[in-house]
Amino acid sequence: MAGALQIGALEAALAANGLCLRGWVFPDAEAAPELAAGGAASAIALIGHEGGAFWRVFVAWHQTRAGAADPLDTWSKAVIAPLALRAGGEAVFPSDRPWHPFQKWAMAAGGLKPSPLGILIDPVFGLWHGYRGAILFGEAPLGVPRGMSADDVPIHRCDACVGKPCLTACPVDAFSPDGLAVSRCRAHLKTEAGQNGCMISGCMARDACPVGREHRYSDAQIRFHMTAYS
Ligand code: B12
Ligand code: SF4
Ligand code: SF4
Repeated sequence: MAGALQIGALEAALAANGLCLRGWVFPDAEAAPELAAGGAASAIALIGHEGGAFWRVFVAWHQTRAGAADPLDTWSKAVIAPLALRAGGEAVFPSDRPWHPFQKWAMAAGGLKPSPLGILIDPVFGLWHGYRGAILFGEAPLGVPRGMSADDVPIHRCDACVGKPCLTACPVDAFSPDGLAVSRCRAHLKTEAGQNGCMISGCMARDACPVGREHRYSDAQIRFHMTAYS
């Protein structure tokens, strides 16, 4: 049952934190996540960020909590969990195990597809977007759109990408059709070249993509994510 917080108000509260509702998923019974309160979710609101919109809000929060472990995950929980409660749902997070299939949800919610790098590509924001949480509802709140019309299904930008520069930009050739060779990438990041390259200016493969470049994260945000990943 939906709580007091209506969807429009939820969207406004997320926007105040640089976050947004990235879409809705209505899972089949066999793929429906279980609710802590019992039963299974019939609707999932996917929450994320488009570009680095949340960064300034997060940095202001972090300045008052120096030394917090996993600060971005902690901030995401501090923002999203109370909103989920007020909306009558349960919050789940991409960093919590067992991992919920956030990328599968994003594909179902927004028609996104994986880039050759594994990260999903958005037609507008390119590779510069991510997910900060989701709200599971036992019963879909009123007024939730039940799906995309054929006109809303985005064109997959990678299909039309000539040369696919993302695949040739990595200095250690860490991407193959099998995916990212994580250990090769991480080994490079420990070298002097990696410390002065990808660790400072970000993953060169991600940076080579021409889609949504105006939404590229700030240098500070990129360094934060690289440090967390390496
Ligand atoms: C484990 C993990 C990793 C592992 C990947 C290990 C591996 N080879 O699978 C490591 C630590 C290497 C990793 C790295 C990164 N990750 Co990661 N990762 C995850 C995590 C926590 C779980 C993935 C998973 O297994 N899910 C379980 C399955 C059941 O879910 P699924 O949706 O069906 O799974 C899909 C993904 O696993 C995907 N996939 C498979 N192999 C790989 C490899 C990579 C590198 C990625 C990104 C995805 C991916 O395909 C699956 C089928 O659709 C997710 C969050 C989440 N809960 O999903 C983030 C997530 C996939 N990661 C994400 C990101 C952004 C990254 C980084 C770019 C982080 C950064 N530095 O900014 C790097 C990539 C580094 C690079 N050089 O490209 C984002 C992707 C957003 C998007 N636009 O698609 C997610 C969703 C987290 C988030 N908060 O948004 N990641
Ligand atoms: S460079 Fe081309 S193929 Fe690679 S992620 Fe961007 S659009 Fe897709
Ligand atoms: S971070 Fe650097 S080494 Fe790792 S995959 Fe990206 S370009 Fe390659």
